[in-house]
Amino acid sequence: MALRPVLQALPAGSCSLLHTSVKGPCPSPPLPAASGAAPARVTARLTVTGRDENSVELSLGDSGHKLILTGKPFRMDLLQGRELVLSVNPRGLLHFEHLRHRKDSFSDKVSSSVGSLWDKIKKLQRYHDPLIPGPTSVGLDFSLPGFEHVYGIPEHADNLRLRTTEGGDPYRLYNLDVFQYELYNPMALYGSVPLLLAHNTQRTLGIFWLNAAETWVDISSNTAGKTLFGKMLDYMQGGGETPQTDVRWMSESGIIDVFLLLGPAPTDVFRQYTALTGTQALPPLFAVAYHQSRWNYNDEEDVAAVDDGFDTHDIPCDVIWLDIEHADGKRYFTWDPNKFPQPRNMLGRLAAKRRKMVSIVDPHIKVDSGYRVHNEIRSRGFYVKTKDGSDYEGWCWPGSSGYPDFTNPEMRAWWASMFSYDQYEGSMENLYIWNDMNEPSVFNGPEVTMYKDALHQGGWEHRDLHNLYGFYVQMATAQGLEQRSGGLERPFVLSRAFFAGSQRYGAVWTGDNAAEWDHMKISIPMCLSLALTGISFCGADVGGFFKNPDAELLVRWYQVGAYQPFYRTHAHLDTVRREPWLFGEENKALIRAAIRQRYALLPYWYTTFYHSYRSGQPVMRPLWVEYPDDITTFSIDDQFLIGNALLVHPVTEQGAHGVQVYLPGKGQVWYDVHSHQKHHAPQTLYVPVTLSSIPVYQRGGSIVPRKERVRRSSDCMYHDPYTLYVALSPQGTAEGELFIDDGHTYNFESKAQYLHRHFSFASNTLTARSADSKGIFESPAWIERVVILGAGKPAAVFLRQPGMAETRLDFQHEPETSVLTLRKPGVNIGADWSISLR
Ligand code: MIG
Repeated sequence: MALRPVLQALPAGSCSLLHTSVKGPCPSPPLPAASGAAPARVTARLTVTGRDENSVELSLGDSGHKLILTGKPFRMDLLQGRELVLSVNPRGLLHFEHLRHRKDSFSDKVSSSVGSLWDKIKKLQRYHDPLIPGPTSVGLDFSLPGFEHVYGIPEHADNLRLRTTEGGDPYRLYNLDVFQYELYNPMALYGSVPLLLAHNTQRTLGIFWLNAAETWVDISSNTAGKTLFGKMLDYMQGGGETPQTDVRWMSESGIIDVFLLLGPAPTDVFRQYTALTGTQALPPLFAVAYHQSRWNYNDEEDVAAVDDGFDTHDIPCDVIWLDIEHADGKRYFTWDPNKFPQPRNMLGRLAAKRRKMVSIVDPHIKVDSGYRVHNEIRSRGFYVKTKDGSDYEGWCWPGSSGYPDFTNPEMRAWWASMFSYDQYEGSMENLYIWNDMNEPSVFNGPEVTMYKDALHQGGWEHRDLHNLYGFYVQMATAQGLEQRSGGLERPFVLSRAFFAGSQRYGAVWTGDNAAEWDHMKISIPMCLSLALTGISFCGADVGGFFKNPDAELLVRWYQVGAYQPFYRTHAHLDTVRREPWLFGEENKALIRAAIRQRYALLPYWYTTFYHSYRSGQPVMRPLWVEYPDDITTFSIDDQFLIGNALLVHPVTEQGAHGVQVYLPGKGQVWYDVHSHQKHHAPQTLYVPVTLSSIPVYQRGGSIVPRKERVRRSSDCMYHDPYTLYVALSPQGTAEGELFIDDGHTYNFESKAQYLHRHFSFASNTLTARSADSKGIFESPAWIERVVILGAGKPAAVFLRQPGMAETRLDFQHEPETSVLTLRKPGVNIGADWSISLR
């Protein structure tokens, strides 16, 4: 076992991350190729600063971190200054049980002095694989002194703050197609990201356990097992027990490959983690708008009627989705000849409305010698194999099905080629893809997934890489959509299964929820946990997948979804139809209003996604990310932030008359975006609500761009003018940004064709300038209005543009709400200008 500590310094400065790895043979997911956002790797020099016969003290570059390595018993203690930050193996739970074969009568031999991890894993496993070649397992424990709040390790239907698992099951990470999942439960769901975050008022750190086998995370908060070092620490800190969280990771196979992300700020941890796994891909603009789905829209007439319905009822919609029934006998890449005889006509009709379509392409392939996709995969040897070398077959929607080996790069290249317009017949530029069932789901397999001894390319057993399968499906599909346009267009692919790094390939959703209030409510912490672990583009089926929502729940869910990153209604085959206009005029108006709020804010969403793509910061954020030293925020998961400017507390209780909103930030103010009323922070505000209320607040000190002329789709609004909402801080200042590009290609990356604008308000002057002079892009859009919240009444308002005479602007001031509206500045969105209030 060779320890390989590598310190990586990121270019931004003092932040650093420590990578501890025990080397061994194991497939590990490809770390991201350098993206625009990825920092260069710098290996800092480790210097030995002290040693005795059993330990070495190392200094880790100039971040002030020190590492004390102790030989017997093995442990590592990481300090910053005199503060112990984290210990590795303090409880001696390091296990590295390499593969031994059955003939060695492994069951007796594996037990070490501390007990076999393999035995524990066998107890935790739901399915006992009779074909296990021999015991393998890896495990390690960490202690986090001073930390009482830990987060992350999605996907679980649980609170944002992780609970201790003492006396119960550990959190399990094993991608599974779970039928009607339970809430507030550590059971495994569709995807896994093995990143845990710890946070206190002083620091945030992350533990990234890079292992794609079945994994468990035990969390406890005792301070047991104090060693000499622990006592020394007590002495240094003046005695008394420090609160502490202990975390134990266990995986069924593979190696120990751990990244310790040292922060110290939440933003640093996000930057460090996304430097390793990549940042959120910038979605095409339409994908951030509203999606209408159902299992199934039955035929071309049905699609046309739904499409028309949105126009008739004056509700914006960007995308209509087709589920598995659209294909010919669940043969993906084909169309049912009776129900969808003319897919290109259908797509063309949508394109004329500037709308898109998404069709489902699942990774189970019907075993049918009359099906070209199957024949090609079989003849090229691209299916996952059984132990004896034949093609693995499982039961899924089409009946007997093969599972392409997406871990094989040649298979992925072939799969990608299937999305070219001549291969995927009936497809067009406005057709995008949904990958479902990619855990993979196998109806007759153990726990509805693949046997662990199925074989992948290179001889790897499925057990070694299970949690990566869905990641690779989405990767190959996204590559396909990119390639069909010669690499010009950005893909949109929704995936149900995911792993660390899936953010590079598209969006995910939380799978088969139910039309119940608790399911709607838990969508918030579920998406926040994903956001903390790199996956910003997340949503839950609006309305609930199983069961039928009543009108109140449906309306509320539209309101919740309007403020989550991926906004799609979806429903099970057996549910009653629930297009927005089917619940009476009043409810229709409420749903329309919620969707319109989404469309008005698209410029802000898109800019926040761009920021996420560039810097790795989450789009949807728990409050503590922005207010890291406010303990009140640490367990809040019924409200959240979008970027750093908007705070949302959607109504998630049935029959609610009011909600308690916590407004954070000492000495700050927040403005109700609907009434423009100003509130001082910090405070818990009781807000009375009606069925139309979506409590949203804009932070004083921020500037949010909106488009307020709502139309049929985001594309129809593309050239529309902007309104800037300037929310003044108590000091009378504000700042904000806007990112614009063509909304769908990679030209923003490859040709710097974008506008990144910066707006700031100070000394009674609002100034627009470029935030990034590299970007050059022409847009005909202009600014039609500026709304300043918290402003007094000026005597006059002047607009100044370089090289032009000052002009006076019309304005209107409402003394009751202190809202100042400046009419028709009329300046182009790319222009530099300033407006002064005098
Ligand atoms: O076993 O394609 O989560 O969104 O409608 C069900 C049919 C398979 C599960 C997905 C759901 C989708 C459904 N699929």
